[in-house]
Amino acid sequence: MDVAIIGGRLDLGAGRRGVEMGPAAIRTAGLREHLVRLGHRIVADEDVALPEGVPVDVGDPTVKYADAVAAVAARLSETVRGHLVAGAVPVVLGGDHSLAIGSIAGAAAAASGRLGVIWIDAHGDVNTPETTPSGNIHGMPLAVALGYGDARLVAVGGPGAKVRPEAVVMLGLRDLDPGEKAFIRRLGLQAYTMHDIDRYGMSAVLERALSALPPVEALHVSLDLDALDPSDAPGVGTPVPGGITYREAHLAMEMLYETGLVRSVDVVEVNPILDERNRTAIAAVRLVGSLLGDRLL
Ligand code: DIR
Ligand code: MN
Ligand code: MN
Ligand code: MN
Repeated sequence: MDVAIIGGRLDLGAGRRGVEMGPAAIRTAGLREHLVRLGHRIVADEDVALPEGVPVDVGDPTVKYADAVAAVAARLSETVRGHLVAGAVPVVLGGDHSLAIGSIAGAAAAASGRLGVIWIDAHGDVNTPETTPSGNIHGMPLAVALGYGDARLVAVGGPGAKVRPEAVVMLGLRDLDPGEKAFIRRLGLQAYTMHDIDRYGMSAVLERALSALPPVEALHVSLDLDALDPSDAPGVGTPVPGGITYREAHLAMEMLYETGLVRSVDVVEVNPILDERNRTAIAAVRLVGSLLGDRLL
């Protein structure tokens, strides 16, 4: 298939610096070469960054750097939509997870509203300015995609929600803030924690999740590398013990590929400063490969 690699050089949504180098780390780990080896065609390899002249200002401490994050997300939304319309699969490299505000907006526009989102993360990322413990926007992007939170963020790529609550699956959860638990319950989101994965296994959990989705035209997979266990992915800003194993993550990617519906991808929160010999970026490359059809035999 045609693949567009998009580096999202953004770290203003995270609490610590370093993830803006994630795209470089993932490229250095051989993403392009790996995808070419799998038979894909790289139709673009570009970066989306802060437009010149946008002031970088913390602003409201409950939603830090909102103007700057919204500006990057708006650009990313247009870039992702453009590649989708042209028939390519956009692979967005992070950068912090606030990038997903833009990629989901672009994916939703291209899927005429019938988008499903698979959110793979240790965290819920469904905080709002009212519930956030940190003010960091990377803890809010899924809420924004569902239409909740700061108006500047919700407006990215067009007004209102980009995905319906029934069309969202959360996987790998193990660090939810109190307001996030309430949000998940209130919206009735399909949310699978590590407890579910331990108890039923990745295969059964994902099969059930996919069969409960309403009919969708396209799936957007948003993979936060901190979903993996820190022993397999140490290079992330907010590691949480007890995560998805390397093999479970690959199985999830392989099963998602088998749906035939995956049209766009985020691989985010890779922080090379905190990594060991770039192994988190290398894992990211292999996981994107599995999501786009790599098979062991
Ligand atoms: C925490 C940490 N829930 C927050 N979130 C994330 O600040 O909202 N860490 N996404 O990666
Ligand atoms: Mn996370
Ligand atoms: Mn947390
Ligand atoms: Mn995240």
